[in-house]
Amino acid sequence: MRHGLGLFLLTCLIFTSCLTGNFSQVIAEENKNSRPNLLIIQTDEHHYGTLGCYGSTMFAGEGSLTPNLDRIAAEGAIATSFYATTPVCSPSRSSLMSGRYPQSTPVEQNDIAMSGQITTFADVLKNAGYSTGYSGKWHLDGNGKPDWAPTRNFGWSDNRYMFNRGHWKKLVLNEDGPAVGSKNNRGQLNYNLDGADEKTFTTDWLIDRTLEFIEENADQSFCYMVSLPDPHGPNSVRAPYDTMYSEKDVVIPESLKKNRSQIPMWGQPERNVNEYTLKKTMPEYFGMVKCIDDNIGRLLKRLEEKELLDNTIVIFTSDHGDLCGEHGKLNKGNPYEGSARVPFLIRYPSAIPAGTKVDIALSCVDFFPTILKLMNVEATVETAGRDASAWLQGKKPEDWEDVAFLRSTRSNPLWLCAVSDQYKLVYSSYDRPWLFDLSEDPNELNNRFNDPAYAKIKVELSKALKNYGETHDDSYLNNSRIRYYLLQNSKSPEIARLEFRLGEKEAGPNLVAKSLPNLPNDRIYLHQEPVLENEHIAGATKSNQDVGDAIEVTFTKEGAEIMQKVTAENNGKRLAILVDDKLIMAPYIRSEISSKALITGTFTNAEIERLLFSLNAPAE
Ligand SMILES: [Ca+2]
Repeated sequence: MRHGLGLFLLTCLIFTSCLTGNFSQVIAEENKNSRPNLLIIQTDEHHYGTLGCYGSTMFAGEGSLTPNLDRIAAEGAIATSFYATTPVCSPSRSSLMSGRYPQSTPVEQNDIAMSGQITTFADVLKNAGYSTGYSGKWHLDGNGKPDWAPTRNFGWSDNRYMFNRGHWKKLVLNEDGPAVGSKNNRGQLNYNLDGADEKTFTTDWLIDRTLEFIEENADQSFCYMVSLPDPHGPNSVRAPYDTMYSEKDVVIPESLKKNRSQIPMWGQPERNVNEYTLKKTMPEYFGMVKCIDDNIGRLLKRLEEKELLDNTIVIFTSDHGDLCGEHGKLNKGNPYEGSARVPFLIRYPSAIPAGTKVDIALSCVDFFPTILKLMNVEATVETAGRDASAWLQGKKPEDWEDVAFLRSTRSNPLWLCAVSDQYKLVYSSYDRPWLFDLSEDPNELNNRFNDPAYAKIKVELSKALKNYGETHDDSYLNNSRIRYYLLQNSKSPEIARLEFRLGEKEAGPNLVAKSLPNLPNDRIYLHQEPVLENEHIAGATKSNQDVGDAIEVTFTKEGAEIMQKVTAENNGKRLAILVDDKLIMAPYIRSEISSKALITGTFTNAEIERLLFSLNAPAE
């Protein structure tokens, strides 16, 4: 009956409007009730374990720090394996906005301006008639700081309260617009609280601007994003949150103490991250989270009062995590869970069943196609991400490959990572590969890469990662160490061996193959053990000259036994090893030369072990 009346009124409205020529307004009128609004709350550097719905693994206090966020999870969906494509501010944000990997935005590290060619999901929604707005930290317009309301707004029409950069604690609204509220004696803006209260503390201030936008746009379809710079450091928060928590609430992570074999080169602990410093700094981190949650409560309440809540898709996420002391580290930038995994909650009762749990690995690039599909708005550009909207709706698409791809910034060490619900594989320019079994080893302590029980997983993830790198033009695939391990373990026939023509000068980034006078003018196959990137190749000149020469080597007794075994296992083929007191490269020569090549050098057992590993690849 109601529907019939609505249709009748709509018909009248169309008729009247056609007379007045205002048809588009009619469409807008019709859409406002059927199309969902979108409200995204994004935090910065937020460990998922501070949320009750993620198990409060970082919080030892009573109950949950985040009852309002827990409500979003309970009434909607929680993604348990959502990752920052690159766990650093700008790259992660560029991927969320564009659905592209950072190398094509091209925001591969902080403070790079996103290309003006990029179409964001906000552009798409704006073009579809949505009223769009953004407040808070943006970090996609270069290094301007704070740089209010950047001219290039990427579809966020109302960006008056967008600022590019900075972790300001106090914001004010002056006659000529928004401003940072704290300055030092010389008039320079700073991150001090400077008496910030419930009106001027940045989190509260930004949520007030959000509420104003909702008020102003309640009658139309809107898309709003508020980007809160907390709980990123400095760890300071306004009263009463500053004294709400104490050291007894601080979880001391198990991974703070681990043995050397459990430390990857890319995960070296930092000085001064210990039980004492965490007890000092974490209480105010919790305070920042609590303040965020209370403000989320304000948002939900206002949406409810205005009868907008159920027709507004509410999303909570963060640009990346904060290790908060896990692995003896703070902040982010590496592939560990606390750094790369982020909370992702979404509430939209008409499409998402309450209590939905999405366990597949997703990353920021998947957001764009997923949200537009959920909103039934055509994504007018191609993205690198996948539409996961079915998962959010509690379905399980059969042909889904559970894997997401993460990459470091361009600063060393480089790393590439493939992660699924259960496993995480990391290749790095600076280390041997690491494979974690997240289900039995959630603290990511034990490397399963060489464990035969994980051989299949290793190959599957390597193949997927190689395919990602080729499809999305990831230059890290060209790093000699990453490439070596990745190619070897993805077992593609053409790359199981690195192949070089005799006489060609260039034979890979760290290896120069010289013409070998004693050999048939045919191909040789070099099995290359890459050196560390940028590392001087000790003795390289001599070694390269020695490729075809017979070099005398002496083994330890144990090493000799291992060598004999390896030689036997490789059908009697001999190994030529280039050395200068330490193992540098291990070419595996598979032609007549092998019968002439002797093995020289003095090896430690660890080096032999490394060599053995490098020979593990199956022969062609
Ligand atoms: Ca950030």
